[in-house]
Amino acid sequence: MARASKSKAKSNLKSSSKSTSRKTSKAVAPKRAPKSVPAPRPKPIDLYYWSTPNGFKISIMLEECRLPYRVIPVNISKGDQFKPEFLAISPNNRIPAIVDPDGPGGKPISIFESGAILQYLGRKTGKFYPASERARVEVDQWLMWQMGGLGPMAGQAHHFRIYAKEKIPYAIDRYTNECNRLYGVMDRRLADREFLAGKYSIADIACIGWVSRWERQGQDLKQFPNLKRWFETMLARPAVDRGIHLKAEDAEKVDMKDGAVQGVLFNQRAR
Ligand SMILES: N[C@@H](CCC(=O)N[C@@H](CS)C(=O)NCC(=O)O)C(=O)O
Repeated sequence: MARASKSKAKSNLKSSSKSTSRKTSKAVAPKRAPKSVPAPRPKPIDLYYWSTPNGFKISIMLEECRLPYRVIPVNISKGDQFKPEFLAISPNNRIPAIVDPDGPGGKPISIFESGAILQYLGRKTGKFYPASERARVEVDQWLMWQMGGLGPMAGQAHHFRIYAKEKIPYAIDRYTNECNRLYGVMDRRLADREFLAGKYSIADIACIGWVSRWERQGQDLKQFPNLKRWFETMLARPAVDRGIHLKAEDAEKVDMKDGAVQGVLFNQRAR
């Protein structure tokens, strides 16, 4: 830094002596280079999080964008998602949610729904969410496909295949088949492009956590060679690896078959 300021001062001196008329005996004093002020460190984003495929979307995106963040665990197995302070940020009582202290106009903003958070962070950083309308529509289609299709269907497959105490063949088949169909859609899409929207984007970030649970959904990636190739490319990205392995305290210790946990998660009605 000091070096750069010195050389700037020197070059100012040179040019000023050249441009100064001979009649002027005094050399024009070189302008002082402005002192460089270090850019303020961005304030961390609060990530309301639990280690689940919807949570991973945001931990991956924050890692990819190298944004500083603090994890605020929301233990959904114990009912933290119903606490009034969390509902003020996430009225649907679901993780993930964020609070960005440096939102639009420099004021804090809170956001719930993982798709909306990904789009916001994409716009904020200009990363993984292209600005051109045509390219953005490509990303949005596949992001919405994940939000309305892959996520909910895979979630139901997990529920009926693994968590439900009663094994209901109709429900198990319904959601296992639907996941299989959706994997087929993804596989065809990835036959002639590396990522869902061509270039790596928030659409891929939205899907990876769900596909990483393929076994729980009763699928076999060998049946989907293009999807398998995408999956391996995704997992090889260091930020994806970090994001997908971000642990919320105690999350692994939760037994989803425990009656108390099921009582919190699977019997929710309007409050
Ligand atoms: N559409 C929401 C879904 C979020 C969601 O379902 N989150 C789950 C964890 S993966 C949750 O918070 N569950 C708490 C509960 O069921 O009470 C999003 O994408 O953000």
